[in-house]
Amino acid sequence: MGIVNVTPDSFHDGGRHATRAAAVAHARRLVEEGADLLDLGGESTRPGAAPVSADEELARVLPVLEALQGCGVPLSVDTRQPSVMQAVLAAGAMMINDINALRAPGAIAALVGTDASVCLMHMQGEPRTMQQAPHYGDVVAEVAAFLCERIDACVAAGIARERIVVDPGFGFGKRLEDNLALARALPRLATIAPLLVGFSRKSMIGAITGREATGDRLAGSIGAALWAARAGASILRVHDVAATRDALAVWRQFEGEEK
Ligand code: 7PJ
Repeated sequence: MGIVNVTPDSFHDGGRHATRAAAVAHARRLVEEGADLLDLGGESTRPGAAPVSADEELARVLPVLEALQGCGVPLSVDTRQPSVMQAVLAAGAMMINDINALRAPGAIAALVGTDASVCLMHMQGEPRTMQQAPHYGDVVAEVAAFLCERIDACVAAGIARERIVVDPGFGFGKRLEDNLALARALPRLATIAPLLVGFSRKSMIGAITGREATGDRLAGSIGAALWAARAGASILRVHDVAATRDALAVWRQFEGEEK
């Protein structure tokens, strides 16, 4: 899953693809690099980021979504706002990636009656304040229980279980030790539902490698992506599609799988 941020303030590439034309060109490049799926986001959820209105988010994402129809891969939209979900699903989005796991009133209803898939992600708190004081007793058990509870709520409302993927939400209300515990537990989390994971250029990669600049975190991100794939993740959410694909291709050949 290639990341296409249409925001002025995302942590790694904020502002770089903020215009429609730049975002569309970037998205097409990621498809050429071998992305199987694109994730379009109109709200930065970096720690400390302020929320944006649904109108603003839609004004960012919808033109890019429309321009990318027919680009060859399914389009996901990263949003937590039900009105944005409704609008992008009507415009052809095949997946909703919700860092809030459809907890907003009306979010589940926006998915019911559509064929779209959904990613339910765990987040403790909300982006503006989530890194101030994350706290867990048993982070793996709590994240697993949350994901199971959200799956149950979606299935009870009429969303088919086969359309749901889950994500432990690396960096979303988590200390490094919490992220590490979850990374180690990926094989167990992958038994809950197909797993989507995002490590790409995140601060946990910076903390482990000592790389302050997000631009210096590619190699660390590739290491994390390989670990996640090996642990059973189904979807890797990455900025660097070509590099990640190359790393996966080598690893898969060594494992003896068909490419
Ligand atoms: C994630 C996300 C993630 C899912 C972001 C970033 C920050 N959605 N949206 N999982 N991260 N499902 O790109 O690093 O880890 S925004």
